[in-house]
Amino acid sequence: MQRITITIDDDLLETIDKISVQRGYASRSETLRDLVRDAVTRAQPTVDREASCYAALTYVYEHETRDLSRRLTTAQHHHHDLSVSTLHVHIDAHDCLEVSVLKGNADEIMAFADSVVTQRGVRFGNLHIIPSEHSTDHPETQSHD
Ligand code: NI
Repeated sequence: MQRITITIDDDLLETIDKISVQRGYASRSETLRDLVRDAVTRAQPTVDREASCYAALTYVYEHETRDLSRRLTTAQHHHHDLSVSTLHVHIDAHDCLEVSVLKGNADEIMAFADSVVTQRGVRFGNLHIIPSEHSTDHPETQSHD
């Protein structure tokens, strides 16, 4: 094992401590290890990375963070081939919620999602991948003749 030092918001640390007590973890480190394991598992979904799929990418960002709105829009334009539609909600004076529906191969979608959610000022990033192969060869979807 290695020891690392991280910087974390007071509010987030308070939430982590609450989770730690609620679930009965022995220590803050054990709580963080489990939360990170969970995130790592979700970051490497067991999908065929070459397969065609749909995905919903959701995230919250501070539109006042310097240049962030422009950078996110530029990222979307650079991947216009993946972008089906984006819903934008002004949550309050500072935060925006965006839901992007994407279509393409899983590898490209994951790379694009990573480039968005890892930007400074982007929070609650989540990618939900929906394999689309079932829509083409599933018996129930075939028309009757
Ligand atoms: Ni907005």
